[in-house]
Amino acid sequence: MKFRNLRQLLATAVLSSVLLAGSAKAQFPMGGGFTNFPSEFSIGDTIDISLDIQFPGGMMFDPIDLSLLLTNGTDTIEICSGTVEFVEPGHIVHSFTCNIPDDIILGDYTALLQTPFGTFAMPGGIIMRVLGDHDVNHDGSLNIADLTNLISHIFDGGPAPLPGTSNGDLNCDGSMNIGDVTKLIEHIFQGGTLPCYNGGAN
Ligand SMILES: [Ca+2]
Ligand SMILES: [Ca+2]
Repeated sequence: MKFRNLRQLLATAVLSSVLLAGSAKAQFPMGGGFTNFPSEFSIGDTIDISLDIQFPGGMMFDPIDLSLLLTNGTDTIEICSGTVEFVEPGHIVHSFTCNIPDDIILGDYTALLQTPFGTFAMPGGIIMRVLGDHDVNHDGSLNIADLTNLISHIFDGGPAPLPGTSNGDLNCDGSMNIGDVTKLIEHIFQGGTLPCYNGGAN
């Protein structure tokens, strides 16, 4: 960690003492948070997220690098980052443009903010669900052609689902296998529900 000046060093010391006084699992040690964090989004999405936070200790004027991470307990993915200016002592207001990667695993994620002082969970533990439209062949409809494509991919090495492989994870369990084929059959022929379906295809 590099300290650009004495003020940042002092502020870091204050923040570190706050963290040491808290629990071993660091919670967000600041006021504010994200103001427009979506609860659901889709693979491949680009989303704008605004951050408004107050660091304890107050006196950090030099820009710092921040990253927004998503974790599902197994994988941790950076979706956006930036060098952020302070608008007043200890106070950051910033808008991130974040990209949800095509190959992200569908399901629920906790948002983390990575700072030069540590990585923190958001207040209240923001949970976001990453959805897919399960339009496996990406043609705008969800039908037997998607079933054929999915079976071909799983059992015969055929083309991967689009726009990312996880769009074929219809039961949202993090892998693709016969369970997803069954789920798609149930959905197409029996109106069964899809736990990570965002309604994009029909
Ligand atoms: Ca389709
Ligand atoms: Ca699956």
